[in-house]
Amino acid sequence: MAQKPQVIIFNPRSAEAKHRIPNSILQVGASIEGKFDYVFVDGNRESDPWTTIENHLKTGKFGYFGSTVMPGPQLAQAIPFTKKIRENFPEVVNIWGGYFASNQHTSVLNSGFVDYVVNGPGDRAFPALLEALEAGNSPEGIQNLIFKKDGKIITTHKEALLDQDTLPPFPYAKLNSFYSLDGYLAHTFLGKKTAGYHSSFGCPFTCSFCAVVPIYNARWKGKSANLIYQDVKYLKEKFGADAVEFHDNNFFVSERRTVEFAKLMLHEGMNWWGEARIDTMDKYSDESLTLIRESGCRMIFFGAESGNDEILKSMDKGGKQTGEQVRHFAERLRKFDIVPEYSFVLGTPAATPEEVMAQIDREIDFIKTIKEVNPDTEIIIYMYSPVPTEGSELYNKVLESGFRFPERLEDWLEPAWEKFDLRKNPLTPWLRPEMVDKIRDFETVLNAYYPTNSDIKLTSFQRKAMRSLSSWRYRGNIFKFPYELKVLQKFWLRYRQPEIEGF
Ligand code: B12
Repeated sequence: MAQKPQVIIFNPRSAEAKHRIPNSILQVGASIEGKFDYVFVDGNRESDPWTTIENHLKTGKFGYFGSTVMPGPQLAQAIPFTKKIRENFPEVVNIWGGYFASNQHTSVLNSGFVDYVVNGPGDRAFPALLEALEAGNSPEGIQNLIFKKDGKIITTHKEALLDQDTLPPFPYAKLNSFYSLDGYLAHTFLGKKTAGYHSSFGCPFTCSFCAVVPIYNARWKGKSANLIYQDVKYLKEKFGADAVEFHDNNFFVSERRTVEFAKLMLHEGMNWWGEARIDTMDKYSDESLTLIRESGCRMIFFGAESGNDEILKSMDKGGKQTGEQVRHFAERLRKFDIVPEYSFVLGTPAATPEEVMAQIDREIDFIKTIKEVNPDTEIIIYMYSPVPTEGSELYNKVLESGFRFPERLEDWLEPAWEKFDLRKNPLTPWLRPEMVDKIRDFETVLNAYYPTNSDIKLTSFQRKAMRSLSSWRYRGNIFKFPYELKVLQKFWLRYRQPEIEGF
């Protein structure tokens, strides 16, 4: 029986991610465990990942190159490496998965060097695709796939989200044989050995600025509390993990699952963090919030987005979230000593430049009221960068403004686009430089007046110094040209930005 070709599963380098368990490739590996031999290549743990990939391919044993691709810095390796494979190893089949590949599949497949896109979860699609290709069968019957046939893009049916408890276990030992898993456990404000874990897919909501929506369309499925707990225990006992970051888009969807998990974690002495919705968690009972805190949940990331109900409506934030609820929930969480991490999306389109700027001013005032009711609230400011939520009010406004994504895949490597998804300067035609400057300058003054708790290396002297140096600006709303603060943040504090670097 001829040896089946082997598979390379690649995690391109992402900014500052060397200390992140690469759950994307881990779960992709799990999907073919025992069916195909495969190797992991993690660009975050290799100084020269191309040579590693090339040496594998030169053995002639590999027939498939699979890469996970998020927008942003990962493209800087994913695009040139996949192109080189097509040029130097034309018999190898190139398969991409992940958010960028799924949401930007047209430019990806029109590149001519990516053969298949796994659209959403690959747990079934990937092994089925490899089996079909090995058997010479058409992959048209396999769900969650996008590919070109006779020049036309074929998008197969979306698979219903799988029962997450039926998925194969994560091959931690296999990953550890390539890169010490210990090296993926970061020293963060949560703990000295913080593990990244992903326990659910999707989100029940359809916020039109979020890249999760085109892929999951308001569907959500989570692993049971006990199974999550078993994996967390394994990471603790086997690798000494003392904290967990849940990378789920929405970990706290189910109060029952969360409370069950918290009860299991009560005596583990581990801190944890996850992402949630304000209106969902505001329905949690005081008992549940107390228990969650006692179980080690120190901070929760919330998509606050805006203090303006009209803007929340135009973003299809849905549910019952209002500006008033965003404010009062920050106040409520203070009682439970859980730090709310509020992310805001500024710079959404409006009829006139004056209206865009007025909206930015309103959000700045709103963020300051949040800091008044709960000074510990961590504030993360994103600039709205469009994602293809076809048919949504927000995306229609984006298209009307003339905004278009690059058609050619390589154009995403252009300096302007490379930073596009970092949500720091999104090239959106209605956002003028003075608007971007205002938001950035406010962020600098805010981070000086209220330095982030997550920057564990900041001394209390540095915090006090920054606060007194910035108070006249913060109180007087004088944000222009805060160069003295920028210099200190860059060189004295080497200020940490969790939204880019993670914790
Ligand atoms: C962990 C993470 C990071 C880590 C990096 C992890 C890494 N890869 O090394 C860090 C903190 C560095 C990071 C940074 C950023 N991130 Co990030 N990140 C995530 C997060 C929270 C989890 C990803 C994950 O592990 N998921 C778990 C795995 C199991 O799920 P999965 O990736 O979807 O994989 C499944 C399928 O997609 C598919 N699949 C995926 N890859 C592949 C590959 C193959 C070959 C196959 C067959 C299948 C397949 O099968 C898998 C199993 O079913 C996601 C949100 C999320 N919950 O997914 C955001 C997310 C992907 N990040 C996002 C963004 C925007 C960024 C930043 C640009 C933010 C910023 N402002 O800087 C930076 C960019 C950094 C960079 N690119 O270098 C956005 C992308 C939005 C978009 N427009 O597409 C997301 C979706 C968050 C959000 N809700 O908006 N990120």
